[in-house]
Amino acid sequence: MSINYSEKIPNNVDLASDRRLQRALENWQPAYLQWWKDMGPEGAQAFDVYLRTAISTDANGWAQFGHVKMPDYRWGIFLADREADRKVNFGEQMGMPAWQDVPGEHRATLRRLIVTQGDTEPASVEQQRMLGKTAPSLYDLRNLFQINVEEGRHLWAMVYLLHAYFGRDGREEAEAMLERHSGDPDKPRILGAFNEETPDWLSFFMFTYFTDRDGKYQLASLAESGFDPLARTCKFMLTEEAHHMFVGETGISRILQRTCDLMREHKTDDVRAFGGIDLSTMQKYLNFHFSVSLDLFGQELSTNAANYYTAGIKGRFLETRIADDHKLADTTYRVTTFRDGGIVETDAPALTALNERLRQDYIEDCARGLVRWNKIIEKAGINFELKLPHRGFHRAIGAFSGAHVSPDGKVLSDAEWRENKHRFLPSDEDRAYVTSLMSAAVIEPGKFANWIAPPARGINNQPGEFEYVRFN
Ligand code: BYC
Ligand code: FE
Ligand code: FE
Repeated sequence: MSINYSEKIPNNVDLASDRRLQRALENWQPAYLQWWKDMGPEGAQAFDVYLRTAISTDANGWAQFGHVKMPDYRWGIFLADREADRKVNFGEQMGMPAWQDVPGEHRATLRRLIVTQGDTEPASVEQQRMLGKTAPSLYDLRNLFQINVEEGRHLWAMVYLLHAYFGRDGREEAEAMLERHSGDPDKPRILGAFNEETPDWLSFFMFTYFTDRDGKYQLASLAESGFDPLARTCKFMLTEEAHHMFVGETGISRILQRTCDLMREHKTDDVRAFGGIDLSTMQKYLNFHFSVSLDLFGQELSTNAANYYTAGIKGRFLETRIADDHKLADTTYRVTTFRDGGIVETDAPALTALNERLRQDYIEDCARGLVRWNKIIEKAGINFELKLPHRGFHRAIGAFSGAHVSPDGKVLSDAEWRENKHRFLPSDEDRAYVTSLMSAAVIEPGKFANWIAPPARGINNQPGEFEYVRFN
């Protein structure tokens, strides 16, 4: 369905036919814009940015690119098309028609999941708000801003659901989305990873590779929901998510390429002397962002997850492509966990192990990018391999949160952990070095900071010297 851009709030949900809802959202809009100005990209509101805007929600809907000032971006409400006769595809109501409204008994649960999802979106914008000052190129600056406006739109996606289906409670939750802030000691964001800082561009690329990928998996399981408006919203959000992960994957690839080039040119591992980011620092940042993102999947064994599934609210990744009974009452799932001081594998009821199953799908997806990254290193003839750390490493949620596990999966004592922590995770010195490379933005068209290689091709096939951002 095409998107109506003639209204205050662009949408493909025929918002004009529901005046109360339209007015409620139009009341929230100025608060959102104020939040964007206060908490969005710092000092960048007047820039003209080469952004893509959705013109319809089908596969060709991304055709529109043009220079836009970010506050003029047309944030709106876009749902994937409704599927005829869609059913609840799992859980105890399997086979019943999908719900077009919120079932009373699931109201609190659905609201909570939608709020948790929605809260992450503005959180990431807040985390990234200073990065424009130190962008390695106009190309990268544009990608940062594209991601930021789309995360803002993801907030709109959840706020629409709250306003349209949760009445007064929903409107209050929508306001609270703009009141919690990343890292705020009094009103923090809900999930841990979204209160961490994203202080530099290496962190940003790791975040968009690892943490946006949690977004992909959570959105994919909500896209299976029996609550049809949620499923349709998440389906369209997933098309936007792909670009965020692309930015992360190619960003890391380009840093690796530059590092390998410097290593070969100067015949040394110590590329810091030449302004590059050494491979062991890359590994430490990877360890940090992977482990923090693993926490976002919740506990290994979760009755919440079992209840969401049984109720038909949150499915598995690609639920309808899995060949089983979609009820899971009598099946088990192998779970790696921590018990009595050791790492053990146990068979757990598949229903309570659903968070772990989704985490496992996520880990396998993460690993695919590492294969591509390691090819770059191998091609340069360098003997080094990036690795995903053990799932128990540096965890704050779940069974491993009480343990110290090394990246290669050994249980460590407190003393061993303290002694070795700086080998596993970025030290203050590592972070200071990475930050020191990024003291100013590179704003000359076609130029790139010394620590990163140019991309293979431009956005929308634009040439290398294209002016992705105009500063006015
Ligand atoms: N931090 O039974 P459990 C994205 C709590 S990213 C703090 O395992 P559940 C994006 C939990 O609330 C995707 N608390 O919980 C990426 C529970 O509390 P209660 C975001 C945590 O509910 C980049 C207790 O521990 N979307 O879109 O199964 C840029 C027991 O845990 C955490 C979603 O998360 C944590 N990490 O699982 C922009 C989807 N983990 O009940 C955007 C919606 C657990 O004891 N959320 N707890 O008070 C969910 O599906 C679930 O809430 C979770 C948690 C999977 C997150
Ligand atoms: Fe998002
Ligand atoms: Fe994202």
